[in-house]
Order: sequence, then C-alpha cells, then structure tokens
Amino acid sequence: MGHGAVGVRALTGLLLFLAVATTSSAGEVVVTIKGLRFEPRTVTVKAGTTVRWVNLDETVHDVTSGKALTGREARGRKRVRFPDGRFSSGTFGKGEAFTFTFEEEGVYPYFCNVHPFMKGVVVVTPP
Ligand SMILES: [Cu+2]
Repeated sequence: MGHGAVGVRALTGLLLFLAVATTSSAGEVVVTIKGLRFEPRTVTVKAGTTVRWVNLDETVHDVTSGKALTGREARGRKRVRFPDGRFSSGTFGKGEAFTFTFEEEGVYPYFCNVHPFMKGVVVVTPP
C-alpha cells in the first residue's frame, strides 16, 4: 500500500543527505587545539574550504582573526591583541568546535583571545 512510497522517499532523503555530507567533508580541514597549541599551526587550503577548530583541551579557547603580540614584541605594550574583525569564535570548551569558511585567497593569521601566545595561520590559495 503506501509503505513502498514512504520507503522510496526515506531512501531518497538518505541519499541526498549522504551526497551533501560527502561534499562538505571534502571541503573541510580540521585544526585541533590541544596542550595550548593549534595543530597544525599553519594550514594551507583552497578558497571555499571550511576550517574546523576542535578543542581537545580541558580549558576553554577562542579563535580570533588578526595578530597578537607576545614575548619581546609585547614588552611595554598596553595592547597586545589586534583582532581584524574577520572572525571571532567566542570561547568554546572541550569537545566543542568553531568553523569558518575561507572564500578569498590570502594569508589569515589568528590567535586565541584567552591565551594570546596561541597563534596560527590559514593560507588560502586559489580554488
Ligand atoms: Cu586558548
């Protein structure tokens, strides 16, 4: 009776889901946050790629685009954080993640707003 139609509809939905999931995972790169470090510190991706930062630490972290001064550079400075406004995750905890899709070529430095000595770079090349 109606069971066949429902079955076909469910299968179509599943296939669509798999197609979308496959497409998005192909365009995604993971950076882990562990031991107060971004790993890898520099990732090179093609334009249109989504970068997913996954926090594996017990403490909260943040991913903010721009530059942070540390060590000698920071000495005597009142201000050490220079966010450029491209992206800012806000703090997120263990097991949580932040994603950002890089549409344009360029070099995108970023840092952790909680621990400005944690830094990384995303290099975006032509698609
Ligand atoms: Cu941090």
